[in-house]
Amino acid sequence: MEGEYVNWTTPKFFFPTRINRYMPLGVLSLASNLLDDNHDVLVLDPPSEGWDINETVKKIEEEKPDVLGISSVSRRVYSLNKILEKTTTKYKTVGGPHATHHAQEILDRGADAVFVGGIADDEFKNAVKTNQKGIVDCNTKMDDINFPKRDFLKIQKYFPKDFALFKAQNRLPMFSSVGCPRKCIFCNVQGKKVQRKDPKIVVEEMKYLISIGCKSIHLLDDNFNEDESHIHRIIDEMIKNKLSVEWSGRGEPTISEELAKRLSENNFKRMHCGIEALDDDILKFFRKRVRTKDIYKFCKTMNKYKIDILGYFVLGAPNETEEYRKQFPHKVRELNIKHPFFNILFPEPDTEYYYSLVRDGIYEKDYWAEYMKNPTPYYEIPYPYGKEKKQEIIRYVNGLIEEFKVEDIH
Ligand code: B12
Ligand code: SF4
Repeated sequence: MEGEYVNWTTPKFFFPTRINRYMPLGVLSLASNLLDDNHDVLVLDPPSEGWDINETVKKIEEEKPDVLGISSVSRRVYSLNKILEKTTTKYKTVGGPHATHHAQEILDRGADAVFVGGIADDEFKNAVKTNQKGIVDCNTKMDDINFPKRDFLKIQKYFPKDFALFKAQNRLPMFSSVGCPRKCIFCNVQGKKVQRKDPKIVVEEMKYLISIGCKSIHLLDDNFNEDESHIHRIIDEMIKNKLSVEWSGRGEPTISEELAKRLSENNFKRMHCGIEALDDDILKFFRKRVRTKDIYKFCKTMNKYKIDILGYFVLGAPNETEEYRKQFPHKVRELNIKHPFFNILFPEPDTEYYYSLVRDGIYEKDYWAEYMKNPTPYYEIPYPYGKEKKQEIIRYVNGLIEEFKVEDIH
């Protein structure tokens, strides 16, 4: 995390690492699939361990690996570059969400191969054998690979230590699908091509998680309920296997009565969803598919079936009015959104929202393009609507956190 660019999206309060660690499932997936070829694999998780760049480099160098694989997110491009520069491994590879848009820059910084496009397990396995160089397009099918084994890391460390807002003992995440076909302007989910796992494999992975002590499974998909038939098939398979574990999922705020009823009957406790706003003009600005009437209907149905809602909100849209801000907390209460999670609109690189700021001249230049060429530590992009407005929105969101005493993450 050392040197990562400043981002005002998520108030410090909600930072994932503040309370709990999250398993790096992408890297664990790659590691699990390399085992087929009898490779010796070691997984390091520097953000969870709190290592700085030098410590991370030291750990890598101590191992003298033949192949180094680094998973990259854009805000940590500074440390990515430093690690590439300071390590001596012969074959250095990079993948993850940052790689797809910035492959050439990463190669220029010393990587031998960069994996773009998403699920990369087959391509990586092949590259470890051949030491393939350059940009590698990835098309691995999720059903053709092993699910991520968690025991490369010490599982106990990843069980939540503190219960904030909701109780979910020994909760672990997994994926039943990746990707999302929606086009919300602030979103950086690059796997727009949806891949859903075979429900049989989903349930196998659930059983595995239970076998290692997990008591609450969270489907951390990009958009878990985008296709309701997928969830129905998972429930069918859970019933067939007599699986009654507590579970939850992450998706969008629409649901049929039939699915809500079945979920509730099958120990589904909580839905985490991107509600973002409770106003149609703002939803339109964000290019959300849903409108307030859909959100109201969704909340009513979930409340009827006693499934808790964790609602993500994005505050700070340029068309947000004083009146909206005043009414907003009442609406959150009225909808009985038990766990509201407040974010501030941020122009992430490679998002439509950022591009529009440059296109419309609100930003006088392409700040991210400049930054990516030469990332400096703790860079902060200007707030698009001026310093005063920035303080105003931060104050407002802090007030909401205080008012709702919000205490949980993802
Ligand atoms: C789960 C998740 C989290 C979890 C867990 C993160 C973790 N420890 O792995 C938590 C909540 C902690 C989290 C935190 C953050 N996240 Co997050 N997160 C996700 C999410 C929803 C899914 C990632 C995932 O596990 N996918 C499933 C696995 C199987 O796929 P994968 O990770 O993509 O990995 C595959 C390929 O990408 C590739 N690959 C990945 N790495 C590598 C490396 C090599 C060498 C190779 C060859 C291939 C390869 O192969 C993998 C296996 O097939 C994504 C959204 C998304 N769709 O990607 C956002 C996402 C990755 N997160 C994002 C961000 C910004 C963050 C944070 C920086 C936010 C913050 N507030 O601090 C932190 C940073 C965390 C970190 N590890 O660095 C952004 C990244 C944007 C970008 N372009 O960089 C995304 C895309 C969300 C978004 N909408 O903007 N995140
Ligand atoms: S629905 Fe969620 S994952 Fe899909 S594009 Fe919108 S914000 Fe991104």
